[in-house]
Amino acid sequence: MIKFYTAATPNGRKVSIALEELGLDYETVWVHLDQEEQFKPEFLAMNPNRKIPMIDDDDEIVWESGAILLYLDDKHGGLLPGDAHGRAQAFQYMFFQAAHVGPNLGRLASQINAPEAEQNKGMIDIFLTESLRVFGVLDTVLGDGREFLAGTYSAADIMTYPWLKAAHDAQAAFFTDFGNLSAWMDRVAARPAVQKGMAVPE
Ligand SMILES: N[C@@H](CCC(=O)N[C@@H](CS)C(=O)NCC(=O)O)C(=O)O
Repeated sequence: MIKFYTAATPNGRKVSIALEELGLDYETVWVHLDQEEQFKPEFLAMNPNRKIPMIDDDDEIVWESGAILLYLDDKHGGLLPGDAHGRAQAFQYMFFQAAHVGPNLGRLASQINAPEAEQNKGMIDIFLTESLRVFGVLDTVLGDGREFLAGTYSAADIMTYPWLKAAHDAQAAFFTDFGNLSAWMDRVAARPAVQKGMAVPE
């Protein structure tokens, strides 16, 4: 059975959604980041980058959420379109998530959640401006009427949704100007596997 190392974060939830979509059996190991469990030697031996998510699939250890999704699709199928055009589209938005959506929202959140005296207003401005620009990119893409980022539902939606849901929960007003993105979020949120995956770890 897959051992799934995670925490209650958007990056972890990409993988729990994927596991739920595929209907795979898995055992969840909650890594308590606030207690620095990711620094324990046994964790570092598996992942020198000391971050969740990570899976141990019968001694096949994979970390980095995007790599885990690609591994699961390689092994089980079901997370990527079958045709070259659809796969290219899915890869494009998966990498866009990993390079732009996650880093900007993650850094914005860590600035906003820091004690007032430690906040850097210039950095908040940079990450907020860039996050809104990135939302605009996704909103424009979805404006052509496609239901999901790569046309059909895929790992691209799975990677992007938990981050946008966290941003929406923190500040729904960010989404006022992005109607296509809001409608896409509702479509993704309606999937039973997404609802189950977003509740992991409980
Ligand atoms: N690019 C990585 C990001 C992983 C990541 O940033 N994980 C965070 C939680 S969301 C973490 O484990 N942080 C612990 C630390 O940095 O010590 C991925 O997509 O897997």
